[in-house]
Amino acid sequence: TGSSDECFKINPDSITIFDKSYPSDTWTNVPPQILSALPRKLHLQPSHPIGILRTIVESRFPSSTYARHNTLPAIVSTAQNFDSLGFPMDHPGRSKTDTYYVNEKTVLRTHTSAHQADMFREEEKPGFLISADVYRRDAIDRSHYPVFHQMEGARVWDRKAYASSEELVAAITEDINNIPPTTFSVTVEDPNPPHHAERNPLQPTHSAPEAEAVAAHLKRTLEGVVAEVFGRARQAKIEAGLLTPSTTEEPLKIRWIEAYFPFTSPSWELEVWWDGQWLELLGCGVVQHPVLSSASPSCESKLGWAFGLGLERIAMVLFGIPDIRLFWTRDARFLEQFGEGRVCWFNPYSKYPPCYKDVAFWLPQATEPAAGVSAAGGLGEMQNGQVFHENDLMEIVRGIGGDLVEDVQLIDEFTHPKTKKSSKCYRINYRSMDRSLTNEEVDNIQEKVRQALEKEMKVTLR
Ligand code: FA5
Ligand code: MG
Repeated sequence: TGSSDECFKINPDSITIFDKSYPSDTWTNVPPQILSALPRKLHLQPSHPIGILRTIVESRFPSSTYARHNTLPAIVSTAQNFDSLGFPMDHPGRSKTDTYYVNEKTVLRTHTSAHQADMFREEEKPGFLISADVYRRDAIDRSHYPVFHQMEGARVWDRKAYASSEELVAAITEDINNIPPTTFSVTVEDPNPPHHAERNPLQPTHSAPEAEAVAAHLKRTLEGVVAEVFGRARQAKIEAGLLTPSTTEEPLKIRWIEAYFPFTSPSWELEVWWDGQWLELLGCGVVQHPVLSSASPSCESKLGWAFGLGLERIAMVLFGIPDIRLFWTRDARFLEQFGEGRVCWFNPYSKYPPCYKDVAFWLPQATEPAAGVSAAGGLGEMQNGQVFHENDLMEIVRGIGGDLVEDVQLIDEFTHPKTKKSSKCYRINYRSMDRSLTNEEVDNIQEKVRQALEKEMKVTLR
Protein backbone atom coordinates (compact mmCIF):
# COMPACT_ATOMS: atom_id res chain seq x y z
CA THR A 1 0.00 0.00 0.00
CA GLY A 2 1.03 3.64 0.00
CA SER A 3 0.30 5.67 -3.10
CA SER A 4 3.03 7.21 -5.23
CA ASP A 5 2.84 10.56 -3.41
CA GLU A 6 3.59 8.86 -0.08
CA CYS A 7 7.04 8.82 1.49
CA PHE A 8 6.86 5.05 2.03
CA LYS A 9 6.04 1.77 0.39
CA ILE A 10 5.07 -1.41 2.23
CA ASN A 11 6.37 -4.47 0.35
CA PRO A 12 5.86 -8.14 1.30
CA ASP A 13 9.26 -8.46 3.03
CA SER A 14 10.34 -4.89 3.59
CA ILE A 15 9.23 -1.31 4.12
CA THR A 16 10.77 1.53 2.16
CA ILE A 17 10.64 4.87 3.95
CA PHE A 18 12.19 7.99 2.41
CA ASP A 19 13.97 5.72 -0.08
CA LYS A 20 15.60 3.60 2.58
CA SER A 21 14.59 -0.05 2.81
CA TYR A 22 14.03 -1.90 6.11
CA PRO A 23 13.48 -5.67 6.14
CA SER A 24 10.24 -6.45 7.97
CA ASP A 25 9.94 -9.19 10.60
CA THR A 26 7.60 -10.42 13.33
CA TRP A 27 8.05 -7.11 15.18
CA THR A 28 6.83 -4.96 12.30
CA ASN A 29 3.60 -3.25 13.35
CA VAL A 30 3.73 0.25 11.88
CA PRO A 31 0.60 0.94 9.81
CA PRO A 32 0.43 3.09 6.64
CA GLN A 33 -1.62 5.78 8.35
CA ILE A 34 1.14 6.43 10.87
CA LEU A 35 3.87 6.45 8.21
CA SER A 36 1.84 9.10 6.35
CA ALA A 37 2.47 11.49 9.25
CA LEU A 38 6.26 11.36 8.81
CA PRO A 39 6.51 14.25 6.30
CA ARG A 40 4.02 16.58 8.05
CA LYS A 41 6.52 18.31 10.42
CA LEU A 42 3.98 20.49 12.20
CA HIS A 43 6.71 21.79 14.55
CA LEU A 44 8.52 23.40 11.60
CA GLN A 45 5.49 25.31 10.30
CA PRO A 46 5.89 28.91 11.48
CA SER A 47 2.15 29.69 11.52
CA HIS A 48 0.96 26.40 13.01
CA PRO A 49 0.20 26.33 16.77
CA ILE A 50 2.83 23.59 17.30
CA GLY A 51 5.45 25.61 15.40
CA ILE A 52 4.52 28.84 17.22
CA LEU A 53 4.80 27.15 20.62
CA ARG A 54 8.14 25.58 19.67
CA THR A 55 9.45 29.06 18.87
CA ILE A 56 8.21 30.51 22.16
CA VAL A 57 9.96 27.76 24.13
CA GLU A 58 13.16 28.27 22.10
CA SER A 59 13.08 31.99 22.91
CA ARG A 60 13.84 31.10 26.54
CA PHE A 61 17.13 29.37 25.61
CA PRO A 62 19.98 31.58 24.33
CA SER A 63 21.32 30.01 21.13
CA SER A 64 24.89 30.79 22.21
CA THR A 65 24.49 28.09 24.89
CA TYR A 66 21.77 25.84 23.46
CA ALA A 67 22.11 24.36 19.96
CA ARG A 68 18.87 23.68 18.07
CA HIS A 69 18.06 20.37 16.39
CA ASN A 70 14.66 20.35 14.74
CA THR A 71 15.06 17.92 11.85
CA LEU A 72 16.44 14.74 13.40
CA PRO A 73 14.91 11.73 11.60
CA ALA A 74 12.04 9.90 13.35
CA ILE A 75 13.27 6.41 12.54
CA VAL A 76 15.75 5.36 15.21
CA SER A 77 17.26 2.15 16.52
CA THR A 78 16.05 0.41 19.67
CA ALA A 79 19.58 1.16 20.92
CA GLN A 80 18.92 4.90 20.61
CA ASN A 81 15.33 4.88 21.86
CA PHE A 82 15.85 2.48 24.79
CA ASP A 83 19.31 0.97 25.38
CA SER A 84 21.29 4.23 25.41
CA LEU A 85 18.93 5.49 28.11
CA GLY A 86 19.20 2.46 30.37
CA PHE A 87 15.68 1.10 29.81
CA PRO A 88 15.56 -2.41 31.32
CA MET A 89 14.82 -5.20 28.82
CA ASP A 90 11.39 -5.83 30.38
CA HIS A 91 10.29 -2.16 30.40
CA PRO A 92 6.69 -1.94 29.11
CA GLY A 93 7.67 0.89 26.75
CA ARG A 94 9.62 -1.66 24.68
CA SER A 95 6.56 -3.80 23.99
CA LYS A 96 4.99 -3.81 20.58
CA THR A 97 1.64 -2.93 22.06
CA ASP A 98 3.10 0.47 23.05
CA THR A 99 5.65 1.20 20.33
CA TYR A 100 5.61 1.29 16.54
CA TYR A 101 8.28 -1.09 15.26
CA VAL A 102 9.62 -0.90 11.70
CA ASN A 103 11.42 -4.12 12.61
CA GLU A 104 13.02 -5.75 15.63
CA LYS A 105 15.86 -3.23 15.83
CA THR A 106 14.14 -0.16 14.38
CA VAL A 107 11.31 1.97 15.79
CA LEU A 108 9.56 5.27 15.29
CA ARG A 109 11.02 7.23 18.22
CA THR A 110 8.66 7.23 21.21
CA HIS A 111 10.33 10.32 22.70
CA THR A 112 12.91 12.94 21.83
CA SER A 113 15.18 11.44 24.51
CA ALA A 114 16.13 8.90 21.81
CA HIS A 115 18.65 11.53 20.61
CA GLN A 116 20.17 12.44 23.98
CA ALA A 117 23.24 10.21 23.78
CA ASP A 118 23.99 11.25 20.17
CA MET A 119 23.70 14.91 21.10
CA PHE A 120 25.86 14.54 24.20
CA ARG A 121 28.47 12.91 21.97
CA GLU A 122 28.29 15.28 18.99
CA GLU A 123 27.20 18.65 20.26
CA GLU A 124 29.92 21.16 21.03
CA LYS A 125 27.74 23.64 22.88
CA PRO A 126 27.01 22.88 26.56
CA GLY A 127 23.28 22.66 25.87
CA PHE A 128 20.84 21.61 23.19
CA LEU A 129 17.17 21.74 22.30
CA ILE A 130 15.43 19.19 20.11
CA SER A 131 11.91 19.44 18.73
CA ALA A 132 10.38 16.52 16.88
CA ASP A 133 7.40 14.33 16.14
CA VAL A 134 7.16 11.22 18.37
CA TYR A 135 5.02 8.10 17.98
CA ARG A 136 3.16 5.93 20.49
CA ARG A 137 0.42 3.35 20.30
CA ASP A 138 -2.14 4.69 22.72
CA ALA A 139 -5.78 5.32 23.61
CA ILE A 140 -8.04 7.43 21.37
CA ASP A 141 -9.59 10.55 22.88
CA ARG A 142 -9.44 14.32 22.60
CA SER A 143 -6.01 14.60 24.22
CA HIS A 144 -4.27 11.50 22.79
CA TYR A 145 -3.05 11.03 19.26
CA PRO A 146 -0.55 8.39 18.09
CA VAL A 147 1.75 11.11 16.80
CA PHE A 148 2.60 14.11 18.94
CA HIS A 149 5.50 16.50 19.39
CA GLN A 150 8.05 16.84 22.12
CA MET A 151 10.85 19.23 22.95
CA GLU A 152 13.92 17.92 24.67
CA GLY A 153 16.41 20.16 26.39
CA ALA A 154 19.68 19.43 28.11
CA ARG A 155 22.53 21.33 29.71
CA VAL A 156 25.84 19.94 30.93
CA TRP A 157 28.91 21.18 32.78
CA ASP A 158 32.37 19.64 32.53
CA ARG A 159 34.18 19.02 35.82
CA LYS A 160 37.49 19.36 33.94
CA ALA A 161 36.86 23.09 33.62
CA TYR A 162 36.88 23.59 37.39
CA ALA A 163 39.55 23.18 40.03
CA SER A 164 37.20 21.66 42.62
CA SER A 165 33.67 20.46 43.23
CA GLU A 166 33.04 23.72 45.13
CA GLU A 167 34.04 25.76 42.08
CA LEU A 168 31.82 23.63 39.86
CA VAL A 169 28.85 24.14 42.19
CA ALA A 170 29.53 27.87 42.30
CA ALA A 171 29.67 28.05 38.50
CA ILE A 172 26.37 26.18 38.06
CA THR A 173 24.74 28.41 40.65
CA GLU A 174 26.19 31.49 38.95
CA ASP A 175 24.70 30.27 35.63
CA ILE A 176 21.22 30.59 37.12
CA ASN A 177 21.72 34.36 36.75
CA ASN A 178 22.02 33.90 32.99
CA ILE A 179 18.47 32.58 32.67
CA PRO A 180 16.56 35.33 30.83
CA PRO A 181 14.16 37.28 33.09
CA THR A 182 10.42 36.71 32.61
CA THR A 183 7.61 39.23 32.22
CA PHE A 184 5.14 37.01 34.01
CA SER A 185 5.38 35.65 37.54
CA VAL A 186 4.61 32.18 38.85
CA THR A 187 3.94 30.72 42.28
CA VAL A 188 5.91 27.51 42.69
CA GLU A 189 5.04 24.60 44.97
CA ASP A 190 8.01 22.30 45.55
CA PRO A 191 7.18 20.31 48.68
CA ASN A 192 9.75 17.49 48.32
CA PRO A 193 13.43 17.50 49.31
CA PRO A 194 15.82 17.92 46.32
CA HIS A 195 16.63 14.20 46.58
CA HIS A 196 15.48 11.30 48.68
CA ALA A 197 17.45 8.11 49.42
CA GLU A 198 14.62 5.75 48.40
CA ARG A 199 12.17 7.71 46.31
CA ASN A 200 14.46 9.96 44.32
CA PRO A 201 18.09 9.11 44.95
CA LEU A 202 21.32 10.96 44.31
CA GLN A 203 23.69 9.20 41.93
CA PRO A 204 26.97 7.79 43.30
CA THR A 205 28.94 10.11 40.97
CA HIS A 206 27.29 13.28 42.34
CA SER A 207 27.78 15.04 45.65
CA ALA A 208 24.61 16.45 47.23
CA PRO A 209 25.63 20.08 46.51
CA GLU A 210 26.38 19.21 42.86
CA ALA A 211 23.01 17.52 42.27
CA GLU A 212 21.23 20.32 44.13
CA ALA A 213 22.89 23.00 42.01
CA VAL A 214 22.03 21.17 38.78
CA ALA A 215 18.43 20.69 39.99
CA ALA A 216 18.10 24.36 40.91
CA HIS A 217 19.36 25.42 37.46
CA LEU A 218 16.94 22.97 35.82
CA LYS A 219 13.94 24.06 37.87
CA ARG A 220 14.53 27.81 37.44
CA THR A 221 15.00 27.30 33.68
CA LEU A 222 11.72 25.42 33.30
CA GLU A 223 9.81 27.77 35.60
CA GLY A 224 10.84 30.54 33.19
CA VAL A 225 9.51 28.55 30.23
CA VAL A 226 6.17 27.96 31.93
CA ALA A 227 5.86 31.59 33.04
CA GLU A 228 6.42 32.77 29.47
CA VAL A 229 4.08 30.27 27.81
CA PHE A 230 1.22 30.47 30.30
CA GLY A 231 1.59 34.21 30.78
CA ARG A 232 1.00 34.50 27.03
CA ALA A 233 -1.92 32.07 27.26
CA ARG A 234 -3.59 34.33 29.81
CA GLN A 235 -3.03 37.37 27.61
CA ALA A 236 -4.62 35.58 24.66
CA LYS A 237 -7.63 34.72 26.81
CA ILE A 238 -7.96 38.33 27.95
CA GLU A 239 -7.77 39.53 24.34
CA ALA A 240 -10.51 37.02 23.43
CA GLY A 241 -12.68 38.43 26.26
CA LEU A 242 -12.61 35.12 28.16
CA LEU A 243 -10.76 36.49 31.19
CA THR A 244 -10.88 39.88 32.83
CA PRO A 245 -7.47 41.46 33.41
CA SER A 246 -8.01 41.44 37.20
CA THR A 247 -7.86 37.63 37.12
CA THR A 248 -4.25 37.93 36.01
CA GLU A 249 -3.33 39.51 39.33
CA GLU A 250 -3.71 36.04 40.74
CA PRO A 251 -0.32 34.45 40.03
CA LEU A 252 0.09 31.39 37.87
CA LYS A 253 0.47 28.25 39.99
CA ILE A 254 2.82 25.36 39.20
CA ARG A 255 4.13 22.41 41.20
CA TRP A 256 7.08 20.00 41.15
CA ILE A 257 6.34 16.37 41.87
CA GLU A 258 8.76 13.46 42.21
CA ALA A 259 8.95 11.15 39.20
CA TYR A 260 10.92 8.24 37.82
CA PHE A 261 12.70 7.89 34.47
CA PRO A 262 15.38 5.26 33.75
CA PHE A 263 17.74 7.97 32.45
CA THR A 264 17.57 10.63 35.19
CA SER A 265 17.90 10.68 38.96
CA PRO A 266 16.60 12.51 40.86
CA SER A 267 13.61 13.11 38.54
CA TRP A 268 10.52 15.33 38.52
CA GLU A 269 7.39 16.20 36.63
CA LEU A 270 6.13 19.76 36.37
CA GLU A 271 2.41 20.50 36.47
CA VAL A 272 0.47 23.73 36.01
CA TRP A 273 -2.88 24.63 37.58
CA TRP A 274 -5.09 25.49 34.64
CA ASP A 275 -8.86 25.61 34.20
CA GLY A 276 -9.36 24.03 37.61
CA GLN A 277 -7.01 21.07 37.31
CA TRP A 278 -3.34 20.07 37.37
CA LEU A 279 -1.99 19.56 33.88
CA GLU A 280 1.22 17.52 33.39
CA LEU A 281 3.65 19.40 31.19
CA LEU A 282 6.98 17.64 31.26
CA GLY A 283 9.38 15.17 32.77
CA CYS A 284 12.97 16.01 33.75
CA GLY A 285 15.87 15.28 36.03
CA VAL A 286 19.60 15.01 36.61
CA VAL A 287 21.08 12.96 33.75
CA GLN A 288 22.11 9.44 34.76
CA HIS A 289 25.87 9.38 34.53
CA PRO A 290 25.98 6.14 32.47
CA VAL A 291 24.00 7.90 29.71
CA LEU A 292 26.82 10.45 29.45
CA SER A 293 29.74 8.09 30.00
CA SER A 294 28.47 5.56 27.42
CA ALA A 295 27.80 8.35 24.92
CA SER A 296 31.48 9.24 24.70
CA PRO A 297 34.68 9.10 26.76
CA SER A 298 34.74 12.91 26.58
CA CYS A 299 31.44 12.98 28.52
CA GLU A 300 32.82 10.90 31.39
CA SER A 301 33.64 14.10 33.30
CA LYS A 302 30.29 15.82 32.64
CA LEU A 303 27.11 16.23 34.62
CA GLY A 304 23.86 18.04 33.91
CA TRP A 305 20.11 18.01 33.43
CA ALA A 306 17.58 17.05 30.76
CA PHE A 307 13.87 17.57 30.23
CA GLY A 308 11.20 16.47 27.75
CA LEU A 309 7.93 18.34 27.30
CA GLY A 310 4.85 17.58 25.24
CA LEU A 311 3.83 20.38 22.86
CA GLU A 312 0.22 19.38 22.04
CA ARG A 313 -1.22 19.52 25.53
CA ILE A 314 0.33 22.94 26.08
CA ALA A 315 -0.77 24.20 22.65
CA MET A 316 -4.34 23.04 23.38
CA VAL A 317 -4.60 25.30 26.41
CA LEU A 318 -2.48 28.08 24.91
CA PHE A 319 -4.64 28.45 21.80
CA GLY A 320 -7.92 27.04 23.16
CA ILE A 321 -7.89 24.08 20.79
CA PRO A 322 -10.54 21.57 21.94
CA ASP A 323 -9.43 18.41 20.14
CA ILE A 324 -5.91 17.11 19.43
CA ARG A 325 -6.94 15.95 15.92
CA LEU A 326 -7.34 19.58 14.86
CA PHE A 327 -3.55 20.01 14.72
CA TRP A 328 -3.53 17.58 11.79
CA THR A 329 -6.34 19.09 9.75
CA ARG A 330 -5.52 20.71 6.43
CA ASP A 331 -8.70 22.81 6.64
CA ALA A 332 -7.96 26.48 5.91
CA ARG A 333 -10.58 27.50 8.49
CA PHE A 334 -8.18 26.13 11.10
CA LEU A 335 -4.81 27.03 9.60
CA GLU A 336 -5.69 30.62 8.66
CA GLN A 337 -6.44 31.55 12.25
CA PHE A 338 -2.80 31.42 13.30
CA GLY A 339 -0.01 33.82 12.45
CA GLU A 340 3.73 33.54 12.95
CA GLY A 341 4.85 34.19 16.53
CA ARG A 342 1.36 35.12 17.66
CA VAL A 343 -0.73 33.47 20.36
CA CYS A 344 -4.46 33.86 19.75
CA TRP A 345 -7.57 32.13 20.97
CA PHE A 346 -8.96 29.58 18.51
CA ASN A 347 -12.41 30.42 17.18
CA PRO A 348 -14.04 27.03 16.53
CA TYR A 349 -15.78 26.85 13.20
CA SER A 350 -19.04 24.99 13.51
CA LYS A 351 -18.82 21.75 15.43
CA TYR A 352 -20.36 18.91 13.47
CA PRO A 353 -22.66 16.39 15.15
CA PRO A 354 -21.18 13.25 16.70
CA CYS A 355 -22.45 9.77 16.04
CA TYR A 356 -21.61 6.82 18.26
CA LYS A 357 -21.68 3.09 17.64
CA ASP A 358 -21.11 0.35 20.20
CA VAL A 359 -19.32 -2.92 19.62
CA ALA A 360 -19.50 -5.80 22.13
CA PHE A 361 -17.55 -9.04 22.00
CA TRP A 362 -16.25 -12.05 23.92
CA LEU A 363 -12.48 -12.18 24.42
CA PRO A 364 -10.57 -14.99 22.73
CA GLN A 365 -9.01 -17.78 24.79
CA ALA A 366 -5.24 -17.40 25.13
CA THR A 367 -4.79 -20.95 23.83
CA GLU A 368 -5.63 -19.63 20.36
CA PRO A 369 -3.31 -16.63 20.20
CA ALA A 370 -4.59 -13.60 18.36
CA ALA A 371 -3.02 -13.19 14.95
CA GLY A 372 -1.54 -10.02 13.53
CA VAL A 373 -0.48 -7.07 15.59
CA SER A 374 -0.57 -8.71 19.02
CA ALA A 375 0.76 -12.16 18.17
CA ALA A 376 3.54 -11.89 20.74
CA GLY A 377 4.96 -9.76 23.48
CA GLY A 378 3.49 -6.85 25.35
CA LEU A 379 1.86 -6.55 28.70
CA GLY A 380 -1.67 -7.52 27.79
CA GLU A 381 -4.49 -7.84 30.19
CA MET A 382 -4.90 -11.51 31.15
CA GLN A 383 -8.30 -12.51 32.46
CA ASN A 384 -9.28 -16.12 33.10
CA GLY A 385 -6.91 -17.30 30.37
CA GLN A 386 -8.10 -14.67 27.91
CA VAL A 387 -5.67 -12.12 26.54
CA PHE A 388 -6.52 -8.69 25.24
CA HIS A 389 -4.47 -5.61 24.38
CA GLU A 390 -6.60 -2.50 24.29
CA ASN A 391 -4.05 -0.65 22.15
CA ASP A 392 -4.51 -3.26 19.42
CA LEU A 393 -8.21 -2.44 19.32
CA MET A 394 -7.37 1.28 19.19
CA GLU A 395 -5.03 0.68 16.27
CA ILE A 396 -7.64 -1.28 14.33
CA VAL A 397 -10.29 1.39 14.92
CA ARG A 398 -7.85 4.11 13.92
CA GLY A 399 -6.68 2.20 10.85
CA ILE A 400 -10.24 2.07 9.52
CA GLY A 401 -11.89 5.20 10.92
CA GLY A 402 -8.83 7.47 10.79
CA ASP A 403 -9.39 11.00 12.06
CA LEU A 404 -13.16 10.51 11.99
CA VAL A 405 -12.83 8.73 15.33
CA GLU A 406 -13.08 11.21 18.18
CA ASP A 407 -12.77 8.76 21.04
CA VAL A 408 -13.09 5.13 22.00
CA GLN A 409 -14.24 4.17 25.46
CA LEU A 410 -14.77 0.95 27.34
CA ILE A 411 -18.37 1.31 28.54
CA ASP A 412 -19.09 -2.18 29.88
CA GLU A 413 -17.30 -5.38 30.80
CA PHE A 414 -18.31 -8.50 32.66
CA THR A 415 -17.34 -12.14 33.16
CA HIS A 416 -19.95 -14.83 32.78
CA PRO A 417 -20.24 -16.53 36.20
CA LYS A 418 -20.40 -20.07 34.77
CA THR A 419 -18.30 -20.06 31.61
CA LYS A 420 -15.83 -17.47 32.97
CA LYS A 421 -15.78 -15.92 29.52
CA SER A 422 -15.23 -12.16 29.53
CA SER A 423 -17.12 -9.68 27.45
CA LYS A 424 -16.29 -6.07 26.66
CA CYS A 425 -18.27 -3.32 25.07
CA TYR A 426 -16.58 -0.29 23.49
CA ARG A 427 -18.30 2.88 22.36
CA ILE A 428 -16.75 4.46 19.27
CA ASN A 429 -17.59 8.11 18.86
CA TYR A 430 -17.37 9.37 15.29
CA ARG A 431 -17.18 13.04 14.40
CA SER A 432 -15.49 14.86 11.57
CA MET A 433 -13.62 18.08 12.28
CA ASP A 434 -14.50 19.46 8.89
CA ARG A 435 -17.95 18.25 7.74
CA SER A 436 -21.14 16.36 8.63
CA LEU A 437 -21.00 12.56 8.45
CA THR A 438 -23.90 10.54 7.09
CA ASN A 439 -25.25 7.64 9.13
CA GLU A 440 -24.65 5.35 6.18
CA GLU A 441 -20.99 6.31 6.02
CA VAL A 442 -20.53 5.67 9.74
CA ASP A 443 -22.39 2.33 9.55
CA ASN A 444 -20.05 1.35 6.79
CA ILE A 445 -16.94 2.13 8.84
CA GLN A 446 -18.39 0.42 11.92
CA GLU A 447 -19.07 -2.75 9.94
CA LYS A 448 -15.46 -2.80 8.73
CA VAL A 449 -14.26 -2.27 12.32
CA ARG A 450 -16.39 -5.21 13.51
CA GLN A 451 -15.03 -7.48 10.82
CA ALA A 452 -11.44 -6.47 11.52
CA LEU A 453 -11.83 -7.04 15.26
CA GLU A 454 -13.19 -10.51 14.60
CA LYS A 455 -10.47 -11.37 12.09
CA GLU A 456 -7.41 -9.72 13.67
CA MET A 457 -8.14 -9.99 17.38
CA LYS A 458 -10.08 -13.26 17.23
CA VAL A 459 -12.89 -11.87 19.37
CA THR A 460 -16.43 -13.22 19.08
CA LEU A 461 -18.86 -10.44 18.25
CA ARG A 462 -22.07 -10.37 20.29
C1 FA5 B 1 9.14 11.18 28.35
O1 FA5 B 1 8.81 11.02 27.19
C2 FA5 B 1 10.60 11.46 28.77
N1 FA5 B 1 11.43 11.23 27.60
C3 FA5 B 1 10.72 12.86 29.30
C4 FA5 B 1 12.05 13.16 29.90
C5 FA5 B 1 13.08 13.73 29.12
C6 FA5 B 1 12.30 12.88 31.24
C7 FA5 B 1 14.32 13.99 29.67
C8 FA5 B 1 13.54 13.14 31.80
C9 FA5 B 1 14.55 13.70 31.01
P1 FA5 B 1 6.70 11.11 29.22
O2 FA5 B 1 6.32 9.85 28.59
O3 FA5 B 1 6.13 11.36 30.59
O4 FA5 B 1 8.25 11.24 29.39
O5 FA5 B 1 6.30 12.30 28.27
C10 FA5 B 1 6.75 13.61 28.47
C11 FA5 B 1 5.64 14.60 28.20
O6 FA5 B 1 5.08 14.36 26.89
C12 FA5 B 1 4.46 14.44 29.14
O7 FA5 B 1 4.68 15.18 30.30
C13 FA5 B 1 3.33 15.02 28.31
O8 FA5 B 1 3.35 16.43 28.34
C14 FA5 B 1 3.70 14.59 26.92
N2 FA5 B 1 2.96 13.37 26.51
C15 FA5 B 1 3.19 12.09 26.89
N3 FA5 B 1 2.32 11.25 26.30
C16 FA5 B 1 1.51 12.01 25.52
C17 FA5 B 1 0.43 11.75 24.62
N4 FA5 B 1 -0.02 10.51 24.40
N5 FA5 B 1 -0.16 12.78 23.98
C18 FA5 B 1 0.28 14.04 24.19
N6 FA5 B 1 1.31 14.36 25.00
C19 FA5 B 1 1.92 13.38 25.66
MG1 MG C 1 4.44 10.64 32.12
